[in-house]
Amino acid sequence: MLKFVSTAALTLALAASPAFGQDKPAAPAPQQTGPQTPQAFVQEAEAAYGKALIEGAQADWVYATYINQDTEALTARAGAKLTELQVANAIQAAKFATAKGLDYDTTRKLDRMRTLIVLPAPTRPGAAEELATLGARLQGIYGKGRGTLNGKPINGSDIEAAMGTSRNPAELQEMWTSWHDNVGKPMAGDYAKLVDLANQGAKELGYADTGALWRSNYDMTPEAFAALTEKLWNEVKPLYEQLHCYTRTKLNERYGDTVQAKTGPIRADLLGNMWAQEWGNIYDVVAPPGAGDIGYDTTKLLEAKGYDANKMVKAGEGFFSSLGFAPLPETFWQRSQFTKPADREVICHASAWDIDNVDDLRIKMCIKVNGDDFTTIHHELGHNYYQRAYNKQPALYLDGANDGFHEAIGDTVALSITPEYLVQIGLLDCAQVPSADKDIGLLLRQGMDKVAFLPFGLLIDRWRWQAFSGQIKPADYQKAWTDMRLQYQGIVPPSERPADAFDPGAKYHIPASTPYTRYFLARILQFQFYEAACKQAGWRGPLHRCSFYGNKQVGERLDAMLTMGASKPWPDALQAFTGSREISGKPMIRYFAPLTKWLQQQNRGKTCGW
Ligand code: X8Z
Ligand code: ZN
Repeated sequence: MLKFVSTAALTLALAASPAFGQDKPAAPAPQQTGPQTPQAFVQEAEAAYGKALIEGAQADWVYATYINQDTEALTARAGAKLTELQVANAIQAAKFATAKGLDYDTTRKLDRMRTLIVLPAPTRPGAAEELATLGARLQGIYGKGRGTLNGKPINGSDIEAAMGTSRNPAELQEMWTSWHDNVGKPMAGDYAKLVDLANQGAKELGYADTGALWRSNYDMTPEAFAALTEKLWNEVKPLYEQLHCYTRTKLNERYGDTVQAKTGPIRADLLGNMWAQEWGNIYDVVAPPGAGDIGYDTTKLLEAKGYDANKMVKAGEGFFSSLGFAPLPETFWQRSQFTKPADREVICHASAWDIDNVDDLRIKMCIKVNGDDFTTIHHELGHNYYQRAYNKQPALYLDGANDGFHEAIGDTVALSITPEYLVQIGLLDCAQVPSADKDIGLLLRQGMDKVAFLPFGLLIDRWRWQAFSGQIKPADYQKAWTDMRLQYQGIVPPSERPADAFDPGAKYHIPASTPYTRYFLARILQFQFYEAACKQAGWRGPLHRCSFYGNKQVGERLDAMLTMGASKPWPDALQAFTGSREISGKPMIRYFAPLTKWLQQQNRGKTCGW
């Protein structure tokens, strides 16, 4: 099933850390088969698992880069095989987990085997195949999805780009509505079936539901993890509310009361992104006069210097090389998919792969020459360098410290794409570097992407956790989604949604069953990593002007964290790079402190909130 490799090959398959003893589900009834000692079992299971992962990755790659009925069947078959193996291992691991006096690695690996499954299938014959087929079909619907623009069909990567550049509310509304109707709606029935099947599987493993399984992957109890996300959200929420308030005012000034009212929620299609998850594309709409003119636009710079997809990826590789990482292997350049093939359907949503768990690294993207994709390339390469750094670890540790770490590495590097860095790589002329009086503009441009994302990063899984637990019933999937988009993001669809719509399906990670809290964690973690890197580099200026490009010392410290893979609980990895064992929103708050103050001034006298 594709979820096992899309986005960092192993991140999805192994996105796990052991649950605490007291929260482990009760072990199923013992069986008399299998190896006799826990150590022998772990060794056997790990070897079989490593092999199944590679077979799964090969099938998934072919499907994702060439969607048709045959590759769909192949990916479903390989996915089913992997799931069956994972479930069998989890059941056996539960029996051994209570054994006394186990060594550290045996305990950790037994724990991981029980928590790393994303969509467990029930053990009855045929169930794994059924679940894998549902998953592959849902992804196919997404990959082949089309919206319309001026009545004409438009594919996923084109519509995503067009949502960033169009400033015509009627066009935006058409694109938004057609995409959600065409892509999401047909998934509703299959998605409910998938939830039901995966829950049956999770229950067989002793979990209350699939959401509980997902929350058990973070070296702490599922309850403590849910509380941690809430704590982090409360740290950053006031900043989001200020940004929402200011953006609403600017949208109202631009489009008038009939399109965007002065108060209440923001119309979701006006924010420069199909999902309103990052708003940087409408920086031109919100830029303050004077201080807002940052003097350059990454898309225009890339175009002006004649960048193509290959050159953009080379620039990304160049950053990692400057930190001391070895260049990407020749096969990366031969086997990756950088641009959308003209002759077949593919899944355009960006992902990073390590097919053989050694160095068959690849990315799969439909790159467009724009600032968004330049950032995404760094994001994907972060996965690839992480994968290669931990490739000496045993199969059950071939993963990030937690899935948020995996998502944060490339983003941490991308925070170093400062104007000064763009000069260093020849994209920007010295004379164009914005002066200190443009700092608010720079921070606002960054905040429109980074801060705006936070509630979105949280709500996807808050919705899914409730869908899995049964708190949200299939008949209410749509209503609950719209309600939560309003509650967390303060946004509304451009027009009322029919009850039989399925808007969650219009976001890739829902059909792909990729857990999403990882991106919320990564949004917070990347500022912790970045602040730590800048400290290591001895940076003294304003944080957002720091670039650790070329700093081998930072590279070494980073490598030390990355090579650990998932061999230790994530606080150990965090400590290795930052010195702290706690995930915290404070570095992000510090980074944006001048912007926060400025936004508060701009919003003075206004009633914020929705
Ligand atoms: O899915 C991704 C990456 C692949 S892991 C492109 N991201 C999330 C998204 O697009 O929704 C990166 C940021 C959030
Ligand atoms: Zn990613």
